[in-house]
Amino acid sequence: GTIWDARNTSLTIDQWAVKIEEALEQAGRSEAIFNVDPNDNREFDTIFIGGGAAGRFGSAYLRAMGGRQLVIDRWPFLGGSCPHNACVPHHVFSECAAELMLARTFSGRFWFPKMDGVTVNMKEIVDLFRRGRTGPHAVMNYQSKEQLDIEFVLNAPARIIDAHTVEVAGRRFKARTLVLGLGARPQRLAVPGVDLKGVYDYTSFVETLDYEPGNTAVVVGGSKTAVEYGCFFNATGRRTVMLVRSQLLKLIPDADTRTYVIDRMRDQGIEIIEGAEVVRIEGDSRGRVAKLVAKTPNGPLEIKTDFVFLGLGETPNSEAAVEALGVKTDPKTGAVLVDDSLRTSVPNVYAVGDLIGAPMEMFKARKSGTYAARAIMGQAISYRPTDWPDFLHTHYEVTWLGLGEDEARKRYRNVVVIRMPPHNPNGLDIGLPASDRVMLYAMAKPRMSGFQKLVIDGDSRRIVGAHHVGYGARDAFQYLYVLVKQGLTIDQLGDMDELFLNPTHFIQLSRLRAGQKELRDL
Ligand code: FDA
Ligand code: COM
Repeated sequence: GTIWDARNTSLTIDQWAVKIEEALEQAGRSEAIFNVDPNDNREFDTIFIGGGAAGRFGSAYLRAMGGRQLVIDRWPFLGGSCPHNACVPHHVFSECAAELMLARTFSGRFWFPKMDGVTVNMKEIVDLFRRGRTGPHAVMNYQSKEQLDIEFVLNAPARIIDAHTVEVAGRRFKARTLVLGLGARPQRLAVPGVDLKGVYDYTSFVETLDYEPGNTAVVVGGSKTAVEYGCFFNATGRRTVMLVRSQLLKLIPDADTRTYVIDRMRDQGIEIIEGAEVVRIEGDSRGRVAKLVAKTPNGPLEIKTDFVFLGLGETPNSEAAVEALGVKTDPKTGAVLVDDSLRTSVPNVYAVGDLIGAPMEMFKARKSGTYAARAIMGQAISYRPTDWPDFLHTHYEVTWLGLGEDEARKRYRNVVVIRMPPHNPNGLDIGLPASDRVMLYAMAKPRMSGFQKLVIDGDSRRIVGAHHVGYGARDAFQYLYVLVKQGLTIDQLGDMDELFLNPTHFIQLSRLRAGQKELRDL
């Protein structure tokens, strides 16, 4: 492979965008991008294989600690799948879903256009994302090179030679250790017809969608990706059928919250079939999807469609590391096994990010990268996420931490709940909660304005769970989680300073009850 040396040029962010776009268009045939310091004679402390969130953050941290790293990625940019086909497009589509639900709800009123019967062009949004994503890509390269002093080789696949040696673009690099950050890929469905044109997963959807899908979208799967993309397809105005093998959104821990979420999905017209199993996908004479056949608890089902989306979870990309190094993997998931210092079964080889399995989330990718860096630089560290705040999108943003009410009742004898809307004779049809992005709903369609619940151990007065459906609470939950871990009580929460109207209402609602010695539900 030929090499383009980035060392002596300082590309602007715009120039990086052009470079990355060209490289992506040539799909791996263009030259490798080298940013390796020829004047640094130190041995590399580590080579990160894979420059996604895990490899990039690990690189930055190790560099900041005064070590020397190299990070290699086959794509022409650092940052990995997040900006390319995962988080960023997901948030684009989820924003569209939220905007479109608002526009459809208020169709023809105020300034909203008439949306009855309108199907929104979804290829246009995919194309918009594909054009726009090189912006964030370029920032990653600029920041990594100019601000973080990361050494990298991009736009060329790495080949692991042994636990100290990696080959890329015809050159061999040696290091004291290796960090594997190879990420994960969408799981496939083992039924006839999955290779037909018109069957997508989260990567092929953004890379290859080249027609405007018809009026019916079928989504296979029932967790985050399936729901996030399914709600987008629905919001574009298409009939959307979700085929879920077991239960939809099992991961939402609080039953009331989960019910609120699923009821609102159904209100938007999503057809949800649980206990469904895809039997086959049939094509037309041109090799395009025409029909999906499934088994359901109510008997066989056939759906005519030209668009099927598989949202089935992910498989870690561990094969190359198993082959080259013999690292041990989990036989069920394929995840590379690591100890609490991110060490694999092979000496001097670490693994991070999606490659080591659940939770496949950005916080874990980035943190595991930095913890591996610290271990390599000689710090005694321990990292194993067992509990974390979490979220997903429907047309709403759904956020939670800690225990759902039922689980809390199993663990504590005196559980107290604060919820909005409260239990009341008018059910959900009352004008609260209200806050950012739900004010119009609160005034005109209160049932749609969200749901929230705080779960408290009445004896210790500690918060043990928090749950939110609406918009804008995710940020608060990041910090609230830390406070809850530290033992946050209803009294401390009620003593904080709210910036009213605020998405969760937790502070002011807690203050209404904090005066009580024996706490009661609200
Ligand atoms: P990542 O996949 O980013 O990096 C692996 C890198 O390895 C890639 O860049 C790849 O090119 C490279 N590579 C592989 N083989 C190679 C080789 N042989 N040589 C060189 N390079 C090689 N999380 C979250 O916190 N919030 C969110 O909103 C979302 N949303 C979301 C939506 C969807 C649809 C998905 C699928 C996932 C999410 N996630 C998420 C999860 C998040 O995207 C994920 O956890 C991180 O991107 C994982 O980062 P890694 O660095 O582990 O892998
Ligand atoms: C973010 C990519 S989109 S990274 O985590 O900053 O590398």
